Amino acid sequence: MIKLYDFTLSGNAHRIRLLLSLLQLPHQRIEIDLAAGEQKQDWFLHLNPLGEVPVLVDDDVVLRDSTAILVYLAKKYDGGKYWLPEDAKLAAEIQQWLAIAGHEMNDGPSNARRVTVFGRKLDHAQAIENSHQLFRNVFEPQLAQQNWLVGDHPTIADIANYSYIKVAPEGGVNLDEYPHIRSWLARIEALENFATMPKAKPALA
Ligand SMILES: N[C@@H](CCC(=O)N[C@@H](CS)C(=O)NCC(=O)O)C(=O)O
Repeated sequence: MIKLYDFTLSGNAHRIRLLLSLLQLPHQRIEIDLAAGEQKQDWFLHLNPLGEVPVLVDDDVVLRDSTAILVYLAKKYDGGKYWLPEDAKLAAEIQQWLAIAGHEMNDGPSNARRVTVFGRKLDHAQAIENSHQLFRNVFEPQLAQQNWLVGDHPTIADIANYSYIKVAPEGGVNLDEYPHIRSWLARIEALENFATMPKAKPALA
């Protein structure tokens, strides 16, 4: 059975929970206590030397990094190639959005929430500014033109970017000025077998 090394409040981990749920894939979820540093213990570093969740284990396949795991699950378990189409242009466009999920999403909404929810000492004002630039210049214009980030149906590009945008307000990033982003969030939440991103209780408000 697939094993997911998880942390409930992690947006990176939620991406995987969401796709596992959409694909209705049975799996075992193992919660890692990040606050207690379980991710830095030897047994976990053996799975992921970076000491981070999520990690997915499927028989002899051990994978770290949420977007890599999304690619694996879509390639291996989505026979219809719906979530990651084969078409060269579509696949490359999806990769562009996976790159954003790994980089700009981290420097913006994810870092802003690390400050408010987890009390991390990062530049909160800069993270909020990065988030608004990303939403205003990239996501809102794209979603003003089309319902999904790539093509005419949801793909792993949408899954990868959903989690941290949904909880951006927890980091002090208000979504009021982005009506197309908010409609897109609602469209994802309306998908059959959608799995919720849990709300956090901010440590700092
Ligand atoms: N690029 C990785 C980032 C994973 C990541 O930052 N995980 C965080 C939780 S959201 C973590 O495990 N942090 C533990 C630590 O830094 O000690 C991915 O997309 O999965």
